[in-house]
Amino acid sequence: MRSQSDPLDAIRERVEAGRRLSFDDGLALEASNDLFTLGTLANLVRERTNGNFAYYNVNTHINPTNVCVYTCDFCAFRADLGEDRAYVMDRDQIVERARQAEARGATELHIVGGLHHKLPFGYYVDVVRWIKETAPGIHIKAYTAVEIEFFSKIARRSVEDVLRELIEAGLGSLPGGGAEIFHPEVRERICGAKASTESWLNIHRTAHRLGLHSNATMLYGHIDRPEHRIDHLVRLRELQDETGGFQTFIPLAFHPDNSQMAHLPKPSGIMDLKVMALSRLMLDNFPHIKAYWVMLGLKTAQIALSFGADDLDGTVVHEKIYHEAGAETPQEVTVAEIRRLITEAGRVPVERDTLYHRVERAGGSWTTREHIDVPGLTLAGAARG
Ligand code: V47
Repeated sequence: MRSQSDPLDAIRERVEAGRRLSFDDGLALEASNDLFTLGTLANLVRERTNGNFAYYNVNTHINPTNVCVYTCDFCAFRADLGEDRAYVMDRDQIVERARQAEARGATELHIVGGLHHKLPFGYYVDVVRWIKETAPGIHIKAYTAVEIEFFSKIARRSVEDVLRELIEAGLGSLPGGGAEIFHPEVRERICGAKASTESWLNIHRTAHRLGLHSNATMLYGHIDRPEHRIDHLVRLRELQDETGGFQTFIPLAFHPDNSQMAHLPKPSGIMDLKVMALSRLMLDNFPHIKAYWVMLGLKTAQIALSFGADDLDGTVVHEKIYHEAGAETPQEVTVAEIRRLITEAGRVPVERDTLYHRVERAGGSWTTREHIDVPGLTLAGAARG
């Protein structure tokens, strides 16, 4: 039941007027159990920003190694050096994966992996180069800010230098991983050893300055509290005000299985939808909000298209990070299935490439068309498109 002085009434007025929500507004939204109002408000912004379109892409994941120097509490993917399940993909395996991706019409390769104790920076550059040589038309979205920071340490070179070398090799954009929760109360407990909040933000700032676009994520539903999530969103919004280089925000639902936090329950359906709506409402300067079906499940991802999300990510093949952590979703959905889910949700499916150009397919090949502009968003800094 909503009372006369319900804070959602004031928030509704601000959302309808297109005004920015404050940190306290975010907390009020978090505190509300009125999921329908949250959804209605998020949907208003979603439709104002992206009309009735819902985007997807055709992509493949490559996780070049699972060996990692870090031991983040939430991670079920990492392995120690010498462990039975430890692996490093060699040139032939990477090239084969790129060939398969090309053969199935993928427009994007998403690369993220462990931070190996012994591999040199040159290996990670080679991975990008091998793919570029094999499938020059595929966009390479590779290496989170955490990986970029690690490369800069092992190569003893600046972040800018590292990014420039990767761009030279064929890097097209940065994925949004490694953000987890920025607030130190949480970050220090779940992944204190890896890139700090300041470092994560600074690497994206540098990437945007070099002309790369990037995504951002938030891993929620473990030991995080409402104020940590709002703090996270506000920090991203501030950086986006400064650079305009972020394309998409992806809230990542925590999967506990096989992690050091396996005792925690999975986030509920209510929480998934609330965080989705909250993300759309707080991140008023992000063009896109993604419902990553691999983590959310196809059913929740479909409903999320009415709770702020305008993107379902891709057809996704060879996903390891969440499947090791207990995700029960398939490894792949077909384009027909994604389009059906979108259409059934009352939206218009649009295939996009990584940088949000429309993709057109004819006779087994694809071409990119115009950039998908987002009305009502004024983005500073980096040139779009
Ligand atoms: O940084 C790791 C998360 C991220 C678990 O940019 C987990 O388009 C839940 O960022 N349960 C990597 N999450 C993946 C990622 C991503 C995914 C899809 C699209 C994009 C994009 C980026 O996965 C990590 C971490 O936050 N993660 N373990 C887990 N057990």
